Amino acid sequence: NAMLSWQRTAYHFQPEKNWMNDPDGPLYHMGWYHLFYQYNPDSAVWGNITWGHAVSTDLIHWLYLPLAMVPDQWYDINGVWTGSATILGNGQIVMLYTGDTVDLVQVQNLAYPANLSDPLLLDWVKYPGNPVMVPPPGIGKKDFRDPTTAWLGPDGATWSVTIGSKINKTGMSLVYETKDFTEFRLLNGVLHEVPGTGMWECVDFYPVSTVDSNGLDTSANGPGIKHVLKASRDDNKHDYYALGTYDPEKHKWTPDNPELDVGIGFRYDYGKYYASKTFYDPERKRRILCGWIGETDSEAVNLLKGWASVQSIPRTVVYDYKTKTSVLQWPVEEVESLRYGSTEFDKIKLEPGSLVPLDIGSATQLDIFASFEVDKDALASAVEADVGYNCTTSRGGAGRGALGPFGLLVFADKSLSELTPVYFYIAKGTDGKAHTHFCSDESRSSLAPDVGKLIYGSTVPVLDGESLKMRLLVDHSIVESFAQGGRRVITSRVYPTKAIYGDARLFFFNNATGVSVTASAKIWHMKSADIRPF
Ligand code: DQQ
Repeated sequence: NAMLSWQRTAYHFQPEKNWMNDPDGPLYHMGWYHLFYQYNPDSAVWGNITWGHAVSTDLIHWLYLPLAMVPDQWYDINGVWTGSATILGNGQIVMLYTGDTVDLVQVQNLAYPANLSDPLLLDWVKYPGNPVMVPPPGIGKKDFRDPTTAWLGPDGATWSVTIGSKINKTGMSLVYETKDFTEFRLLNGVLHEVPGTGMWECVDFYPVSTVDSNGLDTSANGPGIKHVLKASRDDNKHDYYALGTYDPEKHKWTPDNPELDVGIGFRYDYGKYYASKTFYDPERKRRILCGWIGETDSEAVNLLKGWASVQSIPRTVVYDYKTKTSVLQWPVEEVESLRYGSTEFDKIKLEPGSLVPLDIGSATQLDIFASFEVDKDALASAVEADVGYNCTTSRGGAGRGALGPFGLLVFADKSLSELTPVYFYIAKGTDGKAHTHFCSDESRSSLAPDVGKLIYGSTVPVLDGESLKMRLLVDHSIVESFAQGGRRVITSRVYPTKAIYGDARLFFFNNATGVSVTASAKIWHMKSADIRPF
């Protein structure tokens, strides 16, 4: 189907056709990264959910494999929903996943590879004793799903797993213990709960090192370790996380800062991004985050196109030891193997109100590093400006203030009838302090009607001595934008109709009225990834 084929991405993972949502059970086994995903084999809309399966040696080039699991038992006949992998000490792989039963009850099931010595893990066995967990008393039968990777307790024999739920509008994560993954015991109390956050989907719970940048296996705990708790909020479809401390005796996680708590504090991504999940890569000692990037066009158009959704480029996650409040997300370094033909732009002066074309040819597949130096005297002498600025309620790239916006226009056609600004905007408080916002503006991204045209963003901490930096991965209909080394991230799904293939261009812009900016960039073209059937 040639219909809107230019919207397909070239180096993000997506199935050849039909619907995809959450990543499931990512793991590394015998030289291969395995990605499973929520997949409808019959249509480009959600339904009939199976586990699609693909493998890669580098998280960028993928081979599609046959479906790993399909709804064929009473306990998952309405869908093989999201789950996670746990790798036991003896190398055994166990998969826990949610099944939607014949009676539409959410239960947890166990599956394992039929043949552990198969690097491709083609065949999966569902445990005959399924389900292994059913909604406990007091928990709604539709409020019990998405088991995490299990972690081993201090006794070296008891595993714990946490499962998202809610009571009324309080989102929470229940904790179960098991020794064998067939019998589970619900513990009193919860790992954590936050009122007003609704159902927690796809909870993720993992340790990060505060002393080095190595990833940690999920069971690691002790000095120099914090734990990230992440919930995907069903009520607003965003992934929220917070840093805290885990007490394995009490099975309690306590946030470092209750004001930055899960569900009310930071998001992994301030754009279109949901149902993410991490795994530990023992080969390269890193923790990798996978996330689902849904469509923001209409269901009717997706049916015409015959496909829907992509996965983000997998990101490493590490503790941000500078701010101590957030994690840093960064595209896995393997994506750099797609780069070719770089161009550098050095210290381009952007006067207030200027637009500078970056002449690089087609700008549909790019990896961009850009940095911006704001004129220091102008910044210092500027009086209070835009104290209450908020990307999402602003006029985006077109709204001119004293100290912003400035940044890049991606997916722009030559007449500028379509463009997507990704930019910084500095606000200055009465205290003389500058607050930097990082935003992505879809409002003029497409001439097509009925596509999402939101303005996304967040404040981003900029520490003394840091320049303003952004990295953008541009891929036909998506731009993943990372500010300050991954302290804040925004993914925009855009649907250009004119800024496509050779007609897509790139610009620097400075729409600030009161400050000039010196911009530099290094820009690579990106090859397409090889993503095909095995
Ligand atoms: N998607 C799955 C559920 C999960 C939701 C169903 C999150 O298990 O809660 O496809 O997107």
